[in-house]
Amino acid sequence: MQPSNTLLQRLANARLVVVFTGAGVSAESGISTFRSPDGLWAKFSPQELANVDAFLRNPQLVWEWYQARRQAMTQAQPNAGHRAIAALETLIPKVVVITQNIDGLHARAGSGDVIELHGSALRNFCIQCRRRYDDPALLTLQEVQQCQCGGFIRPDVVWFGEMLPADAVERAWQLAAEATVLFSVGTSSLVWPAAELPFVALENGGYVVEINTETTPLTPKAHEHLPFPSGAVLPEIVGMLRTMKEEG
Ligand code: BJW
Ligand code: ZN
Repeated sequence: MQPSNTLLQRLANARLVVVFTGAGVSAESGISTFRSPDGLWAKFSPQELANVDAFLRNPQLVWEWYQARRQAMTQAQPNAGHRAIAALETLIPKVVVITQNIDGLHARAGSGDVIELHGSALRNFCIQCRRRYDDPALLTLQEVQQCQCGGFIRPDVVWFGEMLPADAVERAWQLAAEATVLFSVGTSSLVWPAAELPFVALENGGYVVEINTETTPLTPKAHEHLPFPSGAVLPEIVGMLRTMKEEG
């Protein structure tokens, strides 16, 4: 599973590396992905649960789904892939993680600049008056709660048909355009607009490397596809880059 010399050379000279991640990067922490055969959507369709109509129809059901996932996320530990991404910061002038994940594992692994495109499972807000509810105690309550205004309290995540946070989108698209190297790690490249980011990098001359155990719509366009688990290949890349830098 050797990374190419071209990739190592690009990294050695890189000013900005963007690491764009999806559910696959957390799979080795024991968190279910969405679209693999044993993933979340195999049991629950997104139409049923990851949209605002489902929440309005049955807030308790959607809340319980998030509480179960939150429990898995808070009990999980960052894996070797998350840690290698954080370690890149010691070798490259600027590293930014742009994640679709809501599990907070990149920050817990030590990544200093993480853009959360699809929000965070660790926060909530009122669906009616949009007041924020950041008290961690809410993350373990089995009953869906109501705000003082009477609105239901929902997770601060981006559901289908909803806009991504404008500030996150603005930074992410700018950084993808400026990236010397963009890694797309553990994402099916199926959910838009996030899936556009590697293409923004490609159009602006960035070197795009896909790390995914399977192929995706990005695979034929990427400069390299490394078909290995991220927890195995990312530490390898970081190790080789560190050796190269030490040897000057
Ligand atoms: C490994 C590995 C290992 C495993 N190592 N690899 C038709 C065409 C185009 C777009 C649309 C369309 N119809 C509708 C849309 C828009 C829609 C969309 O994209 N739909 C597509 C599904 C078709 N997008 C939206 O609605 C977005 N908003 C929007 O467009 O706003 C404008 C608008 C407004 C009004 C009306 C219409 C448009 C919002 C998208 C929000 C996505 N939300 C979710 C839920 C978040 C909260 C939660 O987690 O509960 O985000 S859905 C889900 O998918 C989640 C994920 O972040 C996202 C991406 O999934 P990801 O990360 O790619 O996971 P998987 O499981 O799919 O893939 C894992 C990969 O890892 C696999 O490839 C494995 O092989 C690999 N892997 N283990 C390396 N160890
Ligand atoms: Zn309210």
